[in-house]
Amino acid sequence: MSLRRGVTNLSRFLLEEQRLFPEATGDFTLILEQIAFAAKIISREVNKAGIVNILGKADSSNVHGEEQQKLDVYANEKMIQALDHTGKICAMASEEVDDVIDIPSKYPKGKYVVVFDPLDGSSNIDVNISIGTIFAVYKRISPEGSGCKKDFMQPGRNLVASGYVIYGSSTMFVYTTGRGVNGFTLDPSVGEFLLSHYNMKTPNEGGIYSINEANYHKWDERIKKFVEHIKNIKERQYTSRYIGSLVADFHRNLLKGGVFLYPGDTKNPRGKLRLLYEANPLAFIIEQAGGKAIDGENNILDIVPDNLHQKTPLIIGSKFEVELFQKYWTGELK
Ligand code: AHM
Ligand code: MG
Repeated sequence: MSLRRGVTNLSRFLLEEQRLFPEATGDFTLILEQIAFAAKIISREVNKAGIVNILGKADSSNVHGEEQQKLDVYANEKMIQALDHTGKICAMASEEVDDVIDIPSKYPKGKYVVVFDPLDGSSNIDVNISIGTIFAVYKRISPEGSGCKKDFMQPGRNLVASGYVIYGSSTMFVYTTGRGVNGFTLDPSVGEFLLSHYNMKTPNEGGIYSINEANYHKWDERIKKFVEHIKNIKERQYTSRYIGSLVADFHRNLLKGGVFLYPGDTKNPRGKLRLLYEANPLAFIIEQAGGKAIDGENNILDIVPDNLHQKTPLIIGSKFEVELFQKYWTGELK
């Protein structure tokens, strides 16, 4: 990265990264800029959610049979509108939509596909808790024209970029293109994302574990043993933190170190979180930040999806805690 004078906004940072690759066409930069644009619009709406009549549930449910909140529907629309006309992508997939989202026929098709969870943690909207948008970009596999399901059935290892936006006490845009993780904070006075967290790294061992312990009685014995182990490490007094908003739980643990777990249980053997929209994008980020993400045994990024909406157990965070879990899960520790 060259020497910068003054503040660096997201556009400048993206351009400087693009220049490191003489063959880059700028397609990719445009996609990320458009996602950041959608994020600003969503952020504005999230921030004023309490003062306009946008809070509460929409009269529809999504593919997972969950009630959609009004802001879910809004955020989904904004992501689609920000991307569909760019000519740089050939299809999209959203946690809120059953099938592949086609690009309208009037627009050219490009070489990328984008997946997103437009508003994760939306059950927290009504109570003013941080929520987020998660996204990821792959290169298409299909040769040309409109994209198809096959373009999305790629392991996370093939990702060319992923990121999230957290709508918290400030709005942040965090992304990776496989060259480290960088975070930008929205300055609302100028409407720009400004570089605030350069080359983010997560600690090798943390002091936080995050899991919904109300599910304890549904857990496999190996999960119970892992949690007991963590609680009994004398050298470090672990603390339990669980917001129930993945982006917020992940972001805190990324910065402070620790582990987030949403394992399978007797009721939901594959857990709750989705491989494409939640697990893969965050797994790419945590690996780039020096951490690890697994489904118990396998690395999340190695899983080849066969379904747009497939779920996966997710154990993600600092290497030490994730590998300790893996040892319990595979029977190395009992
Ligand atoms: P959503 O995508 O429908 O908002 O659900 C995902 C959310 C995550 O943000 C969070 O980690 C998880 O659900 C919390 O689930 P639970 O309430 O079962 O602990
Ligand atoms: Mg979600």
